[in-house]
Amino acid sequence: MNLPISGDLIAQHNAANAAALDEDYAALGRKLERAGIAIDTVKERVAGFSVAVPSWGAGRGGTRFAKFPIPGEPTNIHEKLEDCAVINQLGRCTPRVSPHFPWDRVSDFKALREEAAGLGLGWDAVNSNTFQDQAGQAHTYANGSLSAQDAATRQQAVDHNIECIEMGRQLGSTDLTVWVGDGTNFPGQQDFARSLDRYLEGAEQIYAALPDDWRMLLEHKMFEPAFYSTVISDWGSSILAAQELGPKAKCLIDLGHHAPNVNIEQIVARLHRFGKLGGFHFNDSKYGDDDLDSGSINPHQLFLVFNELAEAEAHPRDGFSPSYMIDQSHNVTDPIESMLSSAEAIAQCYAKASLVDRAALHGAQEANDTMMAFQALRRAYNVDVAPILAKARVEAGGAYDVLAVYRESRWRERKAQERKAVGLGTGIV
Ligand code: LRH
Ligand code: MN
Repeated sequence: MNLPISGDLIAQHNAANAAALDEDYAALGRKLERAGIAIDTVKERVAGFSVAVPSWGAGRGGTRFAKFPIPGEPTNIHEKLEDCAVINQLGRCTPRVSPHFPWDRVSDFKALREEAAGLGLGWDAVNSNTFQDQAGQAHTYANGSLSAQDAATRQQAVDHNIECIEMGRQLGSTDLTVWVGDGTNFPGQQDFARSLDRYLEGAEQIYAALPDDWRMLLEHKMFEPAFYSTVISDWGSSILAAQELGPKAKCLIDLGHHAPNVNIEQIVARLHRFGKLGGFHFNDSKYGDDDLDSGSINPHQLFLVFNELAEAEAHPRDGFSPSYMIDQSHNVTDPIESMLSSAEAIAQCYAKASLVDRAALHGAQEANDTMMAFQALRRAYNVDVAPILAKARVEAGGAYDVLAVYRESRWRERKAQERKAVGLGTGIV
């Protein structure tokens, strides 16, 4: 395996910080021991935790107003894989990439799979794209895709999704994420029931094409690009569609796809209760689908989501294997730094949720002792788990301080010399 960042640079940095890490880890270990928690057990759990990075997050993102590229950002899937390998080499918790088609289409998927493996990377869910028209496309998605009035357009969308399954199969993926932006901007523009029925008709064809070990992850979204109604607008529409399709259809929660202040952790519990919790697109937001860095605006919500996931893992329903993926748009930061920081924030919430004294929590809930139930969560949330994550990371060959080593590596500056400049533009990619 030829990893992008010099192993010596990481080793020197870790050696310089080893005493500090050992001291912090030992102190936290003593604190957790008083609560009857063995820190090494938590470290092992953290070492086993991972979240996938989106190929489209490796480049700068933008809004409808503008996108401001940075020198040295990736211009194709090969350069995106290099950058994803940097994130995994330093952070040691993002060993899979979630690709998006046709943005990441190549002529030889077997070669791409080997190329990724050579960088220590595998593949997570593949994402179809029926929200943009591609050059030479026969039918426009301007009036929707799977729910379009025009049958040929619907068939084109179905065929694209089935092709995504085939491309994903060659990469070793086993999940297809289907997000459609289908919806309306005007009352009366489309019939709510008939547009959903058309969506379901197409989704059934895609479902029928799934290999036995594959899942179809339905991603709901309240609005954008449609601003009056969206065909799969909320978890209710998503779970009903998934139940209609069958056991291989599950629901994916993109944290930014809800109205502000929606109780997303309760949606996690509901989807799990009915065996339909398929996966996550982690990010953060303050207003709309802002696609900001995970945990950067509302880290407590992210913790509460992982608290529900810890409960769900302890009480499986049709198993428990949600796909964890990041889905962000890095408009003002270096995408690598944002994904290093976001993966850390996500892993921190996973670790904090595993520190919750569930017996104390459940006991207080049963006793209607509201304050002690809340305190059972708050005590875990207040623990600084950074030494545990750093220990797990360093033991796995990663960096003690991922951002410090990334900057010391001058990776972006070096890539700015090698890679061609990305032109000005707008939009998420
Ligand atoms: C839609 C979405 C979806 C992706 C796209 C890049 O907002 O979250 O998951 O296909 O972003
Ligand atoms: Mn998403």
